[in-house]
Amino acid sequence: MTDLSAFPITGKWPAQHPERLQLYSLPTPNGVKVSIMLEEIGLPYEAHKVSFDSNDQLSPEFISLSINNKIPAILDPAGPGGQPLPLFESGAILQYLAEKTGQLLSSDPAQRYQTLQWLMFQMGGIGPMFGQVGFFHFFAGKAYEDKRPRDRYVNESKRLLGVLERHLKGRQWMVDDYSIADIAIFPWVRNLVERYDAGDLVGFDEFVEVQRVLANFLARPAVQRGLQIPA
Ligand SMILES: N[C@@H](CCC(=O)N[C@@H](CS)C(=O)NCC(=O)O)C(=O)O
Repeated sequence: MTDLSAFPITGKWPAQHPERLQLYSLPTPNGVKVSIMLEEIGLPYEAHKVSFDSNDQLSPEFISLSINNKIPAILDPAGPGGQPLPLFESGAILQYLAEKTGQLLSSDPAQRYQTLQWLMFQMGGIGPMFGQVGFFHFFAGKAYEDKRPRDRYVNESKRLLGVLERHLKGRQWMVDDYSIADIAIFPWVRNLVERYDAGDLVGFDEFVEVQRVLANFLARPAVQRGLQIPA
């Protein structure tokens, strides 16, 4: 019987199925990357909700696993060497799960590095920039009179969407096969348009290739399930 009691996080979020991978998350664009991945690869897991309303992400139990106090985080009871592995940072989690299961990250070296290239592009560019558009257009920053910070992030987001647009012409997915790069990027594109309501601001109508691939991504049953987890 797997015992995760040495991990303080299980005191606040008890594991009903300690033999399964434990996910600590919320359905935000970073959170759903991992739930979508888990739904795609079919690895059994148990999802725990980390509520921002009650500042769960700042609790000592959560920080004991994710010192950066951000979701998503996982605790895999069957990590490398059969030992439990705690992990945060969605990009690292996607790569870990892909390598653990041999899915959604090509074993062909060139394709693998191109997938990681687009994963990094999301982590270092799309996530931070679209997130700032969210702050300055949708969350508290929208009350700021000075629109220069908002415009700076809107312009950079448009530029990033332009990169995606040019790259996706004639392609089905970010690299040859559907991969962790798509799982990293498209929840953020969806969020920019649907949640932050920034479609007009970034001129989303112009990005027809991005729209096409986003629609294909959102049509996947595993994506639809993953977007709702944790409920
Ligand atoms: N680079 C991190 C970013 C994670 C992140 O920003 N998570 C947000 C939700 S999308 C969060 O936990 N925010 C809580 C807070 O800032 O207190 C990752 O990709 O995992």
